[in-house]
Amino acid sequence: MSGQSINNNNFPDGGSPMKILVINGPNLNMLGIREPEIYGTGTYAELEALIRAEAARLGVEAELFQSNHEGTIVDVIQSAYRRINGIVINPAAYTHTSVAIADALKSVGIPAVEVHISDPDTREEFRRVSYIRPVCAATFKGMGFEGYLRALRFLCGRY
Ligand code: CA2
Repeated sequence: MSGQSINNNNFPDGGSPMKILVINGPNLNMLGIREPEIYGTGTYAELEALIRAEAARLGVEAELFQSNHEGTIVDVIQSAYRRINGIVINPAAYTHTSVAIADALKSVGIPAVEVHISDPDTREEFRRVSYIRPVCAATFKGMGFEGYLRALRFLCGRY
């Protein structure tokens, strides 16, 4: 069985639990502070707690990471190579600009899911382009924080 194969217990290859890396891009550490009409009132700390609770419920290990820097996000994706079984990523504004993040996701060959709290496709024209979507297995958008939980379940094959 390959390193990316998942069984019903979320134990890849029957060994240690599945590991999922959750990456949040620039300004998402400011959640709950401004623009609640777009992103809701929940804070980044509350989002982390929800993700950790869902990961525990699913029996997977979650590594959570937030950065405002494109190169740092590329480094974190590369560090997942041969170590992580699935990636959940909200690249925030880099969604619409970053060939580097898309290339990094493609290079590691790890199943990835794109998440957006809002629905960028119903907002300004410049948000309708996603460089990330073509290298992801699925996109969850416009569901608030629930999108991250749906992405975790998707990677575990439980949706
Ligand atoms: O809807 C999403 O999750 C986005 O990825 C959020 C990005 C935006 O550039 C994307 O088009 C869609 C922006 C994140 C900024 O987060 C803030 C949080 C609090 C206050 C202001 C911005």
